[in-house]
This record gives sequence, structure tokens and C-alpha cells, in this order.
Amino acid sequence: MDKKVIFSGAQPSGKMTLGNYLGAIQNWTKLQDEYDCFYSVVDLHAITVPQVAKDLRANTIGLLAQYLACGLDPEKNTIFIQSHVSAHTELMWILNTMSYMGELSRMTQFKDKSQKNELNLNAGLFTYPVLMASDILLYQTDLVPVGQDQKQHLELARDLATRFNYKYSDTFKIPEPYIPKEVGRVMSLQEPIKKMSKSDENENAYILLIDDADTIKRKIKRSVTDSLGVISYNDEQAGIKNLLEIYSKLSNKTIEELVSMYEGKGYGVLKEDLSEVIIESLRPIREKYLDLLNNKDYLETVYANGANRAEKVARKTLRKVYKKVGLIERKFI
Ligand code: ATP
Ligand code: LTN
Repeated sequence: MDKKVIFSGAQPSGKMTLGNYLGAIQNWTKLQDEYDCFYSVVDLHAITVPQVAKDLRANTIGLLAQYLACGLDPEKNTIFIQSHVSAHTELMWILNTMSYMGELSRMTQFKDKSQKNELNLNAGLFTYPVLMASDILLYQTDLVPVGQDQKQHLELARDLATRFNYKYSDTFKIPEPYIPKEVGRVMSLQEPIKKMSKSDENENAYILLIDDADTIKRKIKRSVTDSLGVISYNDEQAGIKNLLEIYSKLSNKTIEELVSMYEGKGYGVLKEDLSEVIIESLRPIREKYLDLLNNKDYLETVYANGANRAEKVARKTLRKVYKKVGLIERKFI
């Protein structure tokens, strides 16, 4: 029986945080045996907000290396850079002609990002979810593992697929969201009511997968807690709650075990131990990442093969779409 298809991606808008790892990539690595997975570095999405060309290039290669360093196997998965497969933007054009201004203006990410980028309110920010729908639909995707924040975009992908199928006959698989319950949100270390985000202006708000030991210790030490001085798990102590959650996810100890382990102890001890747990968990990822960055030829082979594999599948869908829409097939002489 054919394996089910999974598609997901992350933007090279910075370096991956512990939030991206625990909320997304770690989960992706668990799916690679059971599913036919496509994981993309979505560089075209990243340029909907201002980027510096040389940083974007470094972040794109860096993110690819981080995918591999986290354990995604390029033999088992199709790992590629979005802009290398032009079918994504070609399908986007077709879907643009079928997307309504009203539905796109209701997207909460557009509303948030357009407030933050008032000086660069570009059309790409508005049609961002149509490109995301194209990413997903080109591969006849069954499941899309994403965080809760992407659910609305996925709904749009489903609506567009349904609309196209209805107008032109069955063409796209209708994708389902795959949001595992146990994958919660990792919160900011500085404002623990906000999610940890790689584009936060304050570096102390996040731990990067590739932070060194001293940086991790410093960031955890500075993380915001409260003045109660008691280690317990509740919403009033959002900072401690977040630290306990990170600790539990990385150590396989339950929250209850941790609370009793630290009964009567101070925040300093918890922070020191947690720093060690994070350092040890991230050490192999960081080492592998640094190794990979020194091996540009290998990374090139990975993304070249990935694009070839992705292209074949994507072209097949795009050909069908063009035909159904009434575009004349190109002849080569
Ligand atoms: P940005 O801050 O630039 O908007 P981001 O850090 O939110 O980016 P994305 O590249 O948009 O990251 O997301 C990659 C994946 O990581 C998505 O599936 C998203 O749901 C997940 N993710 C991001 N931040 C967290 C977090 N703090 N906790 C859990 N999952 C997260
Ligand atoms: N918008 C997503 C990244 C993304 C994506 C996708 C995720 C782009 N295309 C296709 C899943 C499937 C984000 O910001 N996390």
C-alpha cells in the first residue's frame, strides 16, 4: 500500500528555536518511516517581510543543515528549497485567480504581520496563504504537521482544493491538519505569555538550537520568573510553568516528578539543572550542524536531489491543473 503523504515547511527567517524543535521538527523526525514526507525550506515565504540577501542565503542553508542535524534523513524524506521548484509559484498564480479578497483579508497572520510591517504592506504578505496552499496541494498531501497558529491557513488550502475540484473535477487531495495534542507551545523566556519566536527582537527570549553552552546558561539564568519563590505548576507562575514544561519535554520526566524533585529548592537550582539538560540535549544537534556547515558539497547534493524528487511530483499535478484550466500544453520541437 502507498504511504500517506506529509508536507511541511519552516521559513528561513532566522535560526531555529527550541520552540520550533519541540513544536515541529522533533515531531517530523518521528514521521519519516511511516509516511512519504516532503519538508521544504520556504524561502519565498520569508521574503514577504524584509530580508537582507546575504543573511537570507545563510539562513536558508543553515535551516537545511538544522533539519538534517535534528535527524531528518535525506534518504527517507524529500528535503528541498521551495524556490528551486518553480511549480509552487506557477500553481499559486492559478489559485490566486480563485481566491477571494475577503477570505484572504480575514487571515489573522496577515492582520498581525501587516500591523508590524506598515511600511512594507506588500501584496505577497496578503497572498502568502495561497503560496502555502500551493506548497501543500502540489504533492497530493494527506497530512500537514503544523502548530495551531497555521490552522487557518490550512483551512484555506482545503477550501481552495475543494473549490478547484468542484469547478474542474477531482484534481487535488484535500489535506488534513496534523496537530499532535502533546505538542504544546514553548513560551518566550522574557514574556512567558507570548510564544517563543525566532523573530523576537530580544535574543534573551529564545534559545536557539545552535546556541553554545554559555549562551544557554545566560539566557536561562535571565529568564523571567516571579517573586513567590515556590516551584509549582500553575498559570499564575507562567515563567516557572514554561521552564518545567521545557524540562519535562527534554528529560522524559513528568511535571509531577519534577515538582517533587524541586520541592523546597530555589529557582536558581532549577535553572542551573535545566541549563544542563538543554545543553546536553542540544549538544549533538549543534555538533552535527557545525559539521554539516563545513560540508557545503554534501548540503548541495541534498538540496539538488530533493529538488529533483519534488519537481517530478509537483510537475505532474501542475500539468493536470493547466490542462483542466484550459491552458495549451507546450510543445517542444
Ligand atoms: P517567526 O517567528 O519568524 O514567525 P516561528 O518561529 O513562528 O517564525 P515558523 O518557521 O513560522 O517559526 O514555524 C515553524 C514551525 O514551528 C511551525 O509548525 C510552528 O507552528 C512551530 N512553532 C513555532 N514556534 C513555536 C513555539 N514557540 N512552540 C511550538 N511550536 C512552534
Ligand atoms: N506558513 C508556515 C510555513 C509554511 C508551511 C507550508 C507549513 C509554508 N508553507 C506548507 C506547512 C505546509 C509557517 O509560518 N509556519
